[in-house]
Amino acid sequence: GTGKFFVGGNWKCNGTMDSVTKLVADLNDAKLENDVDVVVAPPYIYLDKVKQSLTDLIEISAQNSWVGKGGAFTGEISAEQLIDLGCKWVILGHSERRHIIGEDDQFIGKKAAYALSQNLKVIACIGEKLEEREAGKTFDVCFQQLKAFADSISDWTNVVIAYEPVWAIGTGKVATPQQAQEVHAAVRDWLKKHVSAEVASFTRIIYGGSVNGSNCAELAKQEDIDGFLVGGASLKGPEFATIVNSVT
Ligand code: G2H
Repeated sequence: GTGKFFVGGNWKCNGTMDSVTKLVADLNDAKLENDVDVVVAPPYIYLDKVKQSLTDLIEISAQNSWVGKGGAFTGEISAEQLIDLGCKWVILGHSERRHIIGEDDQFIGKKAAYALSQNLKVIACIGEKLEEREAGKTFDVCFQQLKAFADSISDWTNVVIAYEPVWAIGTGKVATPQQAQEVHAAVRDWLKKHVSAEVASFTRIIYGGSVNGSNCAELAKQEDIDGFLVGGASLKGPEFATIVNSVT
């Protein structure tokens, strides 16, 4: 792998005050390998509570942020507000926001540029749908989404790319290590050609889509898989710790 292994827990729209308290306690008790960047992304309403109670060994991410400076944007949360809270990261371009909420490449690119300008680090998500994979368009779709990020990113130091094939998200149908490795290698090659060899060599490309305690080890062995973005399995502290500790 490239750089420090990175494991993010995307809690999505899950949790209650009680379940979040328990999950934080479990994460605080877990034995996590030192040489891993560990990040969790609670729903906005629990961000402060988690920031206040979770070990500093785990950083906090938001699941979204507003596209520009805060103001009269009902229901939105700005990058400045996230920074104010001690939140270090934001997930942008997640397929649920692309395909359920309707965010497009350009809007997501703008969000990335603004978040980075406020010193929020970005987990930039890309990934193809099942029909796109079946039509042989996996690389086209991923590269187009990647290009929209690349067009608005000048400094890649604070960016992690998450490859999340939509057909593998929350379906229990994980990509095989070979399927994931193939796309990760292609993404790295794209960065080399269209950004720079240096950025290609240090940017972490993490895999997401039905990662769990049983399939993480095989995936983690792949040369271009530098970590994971975990949804369902990140809601269980011990299983999430197993995934963090799959670092090779
Ligand atoms: C993919 C992933 C986390 P899950 O969306 O971003 O979720 O692990 O539940 O497939």
